[in-house]
Parts: sequence; C-alpha cells; structure tokens
Amino acid sequence: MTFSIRERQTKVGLASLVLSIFTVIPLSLPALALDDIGDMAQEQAQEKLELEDMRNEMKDIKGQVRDAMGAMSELTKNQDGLSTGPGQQQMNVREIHLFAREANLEAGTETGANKDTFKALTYNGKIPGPEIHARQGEAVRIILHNNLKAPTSLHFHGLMVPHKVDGLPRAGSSNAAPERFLKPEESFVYQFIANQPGTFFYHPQIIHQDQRFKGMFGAIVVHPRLPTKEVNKELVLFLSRAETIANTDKANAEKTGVSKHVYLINGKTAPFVPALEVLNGERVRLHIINTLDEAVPLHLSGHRFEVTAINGSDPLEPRVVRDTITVNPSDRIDVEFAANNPGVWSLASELPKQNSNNGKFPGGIAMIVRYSELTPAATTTTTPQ
Ligand SMILES: [Cu+2]
Repeated sequence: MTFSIRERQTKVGLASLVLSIFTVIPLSLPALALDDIGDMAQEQAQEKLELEDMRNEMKDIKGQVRDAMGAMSELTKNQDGLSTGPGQQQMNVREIHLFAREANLEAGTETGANKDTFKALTYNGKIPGPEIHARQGEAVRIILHNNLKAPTSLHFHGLMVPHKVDGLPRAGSSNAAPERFLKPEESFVYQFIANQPGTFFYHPQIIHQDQRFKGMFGAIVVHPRLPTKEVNKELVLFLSRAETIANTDKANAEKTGVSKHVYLINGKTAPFVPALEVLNGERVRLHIINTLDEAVPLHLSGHRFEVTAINGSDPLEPRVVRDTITVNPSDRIDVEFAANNPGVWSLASELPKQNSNNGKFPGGIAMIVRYSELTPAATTTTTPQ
C-alpha cells in the first residue's frame, strides 16, 4: 500500500514550528528599525533587503502551513470513513473472504493409522482462521460466507466498531434478526476502519458462541501507524481446546461417548506443535490469544518476556518483564523476547492438565523454541569406498 502519513506528520511538525516563528518575528522588528542613526541610509537599505527576504520566507512558510492543514483535514476525512465517491481520494482497503464451514481436523494426538480427529467448525477449513494484518487507520472489509448448516455472525473482539457492524439486535426492534446474522448460504460484508493498534480477534457473536468453541476464531493484528522496535519474527499463538474422537473408537464413539479433551496451540497439540525456530540475536514478537474458558499460565524457559500490550496496545506504556504470564480467557497479550540464549527451550502452560494429553507429557499447550544453529545439518551421504 502507499503510505504518506509519516510525510504528512513531518509537515504538521513543521507547521507548529513555523507558527512559533510567526509570533516571534513581529515583536523584534521595531527594535531592529530604531537601532542606530549613524550610517542610516546604508543600514536601511540592508534592512530593506532583509525584510524582503523575510517576506519571501514567510510566503513560503504560509504555503507550507496551507499544505499541512490540507494534509491534516485529509487525514481526518480518512478517519471518518471511506471516501469512495468519484473524484475522491481512494483509500486502501484490506479485503478478506471468510468461509464458515465444517472440517474434520487432526490435532496431532496420534499419527498414521491411529490419528485422532475432531469435528470442527472453522473459517476456511483451518484453526485458527486467516490471520488479518492491517495498518492503523486502514480500512478492513471482511466478507463472510456462511457454509454452515446453522446461522452465524461475526464479532470483532476488542475493536470499537460501529453498532451496525458488530452490535446485537436492538430490544423491541421489528428487525429482531438483523441482516448481519447470516442464514446458511448467505454472505455479508463487514467493513470498518482499524483505528486501534493492537491484537484483536474475530469469532461468532455471543448468540452463536458455541461455534467459537468448536474452532471459529482468527486474529486481527493492527500495526501501529508509527514504527515500533523492529522484530525478526512475529507469530500469533491461539490457545484453544477440542474434543477428539480416537480413530479406534470412532464407530462406537456416539454410543460409548469415548472422546477426550485436547488442548491446542494454533490447532495442534504437543508434541505436534511446530517448533519456533530462532537465530541467536533475533527479536521475536508473539501475539498470544486465549480463546479458552480458563486462564493459561504460560512460561518460556531461558528467556524473559517483555509484555508490550495487553488487550490492545499503548506504545507509551512502560514494558513489564516476566518469565511467566497468565493469559485470561479472551485476553490478547503481546510479548517480545530477545533470543540471546542458544539452546532448546520450552514455551508451555504451567498446568499439568493443559500441558499433557491424558497423562502423556508433553501434550496440549507446549511448544519448543529452538535455535536453528543448533539443528544438526542434514547428513550428506558419502559413497562407501
Ligand atoms: Cu469475543
């Protein structure tokens, strides 16, 4: 996308500097003119030239102030809504299609013939659904297609979007089921300006909350307009749970009720959660989102988390440093850490029921953080002599 906001902000900064010059110059002029009567003619000629220069400079400055004002009003206009009319400046819109649908997924509890599956409700057949990244101030357009057998809807957790985008039906309204609640096979366009920086997530509205706990959720990361500290790796971690049916019991599962709870990171359970590979000296940012109905105390061994945001960010807030952070239900916590301790480490829940699968460790919410330089290089085959 094209982005001229930083340039505009420079202009605004210049404008305030310019305004302070305006207030200083007129006061100092009379003192200059009344100074000395000696070589008056020559000095006056000199002063005339200087005044002429100043006048020209002020003309320049006035032009710059006008530019800055223009840029500012344009900026405000963009914040208010989309400018889509002909002749108006077109705004960049981030467009995402979400297909609500059923899927049979593998948590990774077992592999091969023994693999366990779970019946999930998803966006686009995956857990989590598509990751949406936007720049602060950017327009986001989400088109939801309901391919479920039941009605669904969309909620933008933590984002302050207008009622018509995300609110509940008004009490007593003749329109008790607004068009944004989708019947099977319907589609709806949700559109808003992502004005708040931070980590948010989308999931069905409270009325369709059971769908969220079956796997319908995805991240919305709004990156601040002003640049922050550079990071080398950025990763969203969704904490959730599923009820799997063991392959061997599938035929009888409904009769016997054989199923088990499995805790998941991004839809996989340990030890099948992909390792986070880092390089010594890298800086890593994690967006942790807890969609569970319970708190998760998450610990990273060998490193310290710098908590940069909780439920949205304020770049001016001081950072909190911890080795364990408790992520409450629906919390989004952004953390960063410096990868400066080569080794193989664990990023896992501290609770046995969350970091095991029916007594098997590691399981559930546990992943490896590994320094890539320690990964054995692929062995080259040598021809025997
Ligand atoms: Cu929510």
